[in-house]
Amino acid sequence: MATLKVAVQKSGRLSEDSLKLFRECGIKFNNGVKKLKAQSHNFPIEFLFLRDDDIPGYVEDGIADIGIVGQNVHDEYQKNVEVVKHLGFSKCRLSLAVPREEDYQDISYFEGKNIATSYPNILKDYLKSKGVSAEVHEISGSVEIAPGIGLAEGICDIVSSGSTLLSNGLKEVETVMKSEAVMVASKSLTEDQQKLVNQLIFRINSVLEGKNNKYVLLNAPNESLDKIIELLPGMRSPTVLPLADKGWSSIHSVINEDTFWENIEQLREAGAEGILVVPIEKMIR
Ligand code: PRT
Ligand code: ZN
Repeated sequence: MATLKVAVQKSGRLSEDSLKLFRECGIKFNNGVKKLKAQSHNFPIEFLFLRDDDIPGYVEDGIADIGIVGQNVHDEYQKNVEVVKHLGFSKCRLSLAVPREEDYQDISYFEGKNIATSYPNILKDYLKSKGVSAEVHEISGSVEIAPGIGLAEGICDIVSSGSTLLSNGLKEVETVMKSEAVMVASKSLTEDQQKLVNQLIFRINSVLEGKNNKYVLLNAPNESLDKIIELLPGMRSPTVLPLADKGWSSIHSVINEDTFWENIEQLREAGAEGILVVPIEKMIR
């Protein structure tokens, strides 16, 4: 019987959401905080808890079969692994920043300057693509203090809310890449392991689609039904049920998170009332 060894971050910004995703996929396991490994008892999966930087390499070497890392870490380490799924959490960007008082016009500002970063490979590729030659200084942590101590004129670091840059007197000037958590897989999985990865991705898709959609229930007078049905395509078509009150119906359907408010306004204009919106746990088309 095949097993999948899955590398997830031991502790950090990816850990909690990675494990939550597996649980939402119905995979049960116990994980002690100090443990190195955990085994699921209802899916052939074994978890290895590691530092995120080690994950692409372990997957390449076959110590783990799949892993979850930031796209930024995957791109930086350039290991021979495949990104099999974008997971939608731990969203951030890798950006260039300079001291707030600098008069920054465009990327040519960095020509001949020193830039401190923990992402030298991504940064060098980016500068090359822009035709800028700058000195890249690799440092492993607290990149944001580099300009203040005279180590570099600019930095390239992960930004999320922007408050770290702000409190260090820096301003974000270019986005080098956008990132989110991704699932990476070894390129030498057996056929059985590939089947397990496919099963896992199927479950992840239904969880992510569920999060992206809402179940709506509403009441409307029968004369508005055609208009409302047109606004609510749903999975195939909406469910329409008669209300006890003659001449009224209850309509059930699914709407996308991205167009949610726009959709609700249109529905109200079309005569809908008593609108209930319910989260969807899983969605399988
Ligand atoms: O110990 P280990 O090596 O496993 O973890 P780590 O410390 O290297 O990584 P960790 O847990 O900090 O981040 C893991 C991944 O989360 C990163 O590779 C990114 O893909 C993603 N991520 C999302 C972030 C952030 N948001 C983030 N804000 N990674 C780091 N930051 C840091 C950033 O370096 C900067 O210091 O937070 C600061 C900026 O945040 P704001 O909100 O002030 O802009
Ligand atoms: Zn790390």
